[in-house]
Amino acid sequence: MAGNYTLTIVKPDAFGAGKAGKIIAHLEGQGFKVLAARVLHMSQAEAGEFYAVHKERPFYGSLVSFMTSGPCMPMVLEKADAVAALRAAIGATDPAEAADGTVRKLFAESKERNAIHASDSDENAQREATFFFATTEILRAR
Ligand code: FUP
Repeated sequence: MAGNYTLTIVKPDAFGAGKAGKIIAHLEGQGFKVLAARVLHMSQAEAGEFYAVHKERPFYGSLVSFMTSGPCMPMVLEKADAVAALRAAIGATDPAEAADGTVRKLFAESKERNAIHASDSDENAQREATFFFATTEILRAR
């Protein structure tokens, strides 16, 4: 299964604006299959742990506060070479720099309120998928 799945989150800006359906349809149109999905409102502790890798960065506090500002929608997506494919599909962190047709170009508001998260390596995809979902939930869909 390694290499064939990744973790995405429709972030609180996009979820709150009712864009989750459009984003899922966009990604399904590019061949991603939803293996697992849920809606949750992360606590400060959960968002802090999810983004622990950024703990020392100046935007960490603001990022955690944004990610806990409303519900979001984590999903495990399947596709060949999923991590690289989804990174390409979402575009640059800052929507002003994102390529045409990418999720962030189409749906993001700003560098922080940027609509969607995607794992940046297979190792992180595994960590992040099991942060939100039991391994059995992911495997059951396959
Ligand atoms: P990305 O992998 O494109 O989501 O970007 P990073 O892992 O570098 O950053 C994680 C999140 O932190 C971004 F999605 C948005 C936020 N961030 C900021 O708010 N300001 C910055 O300068 C960089 C990142």
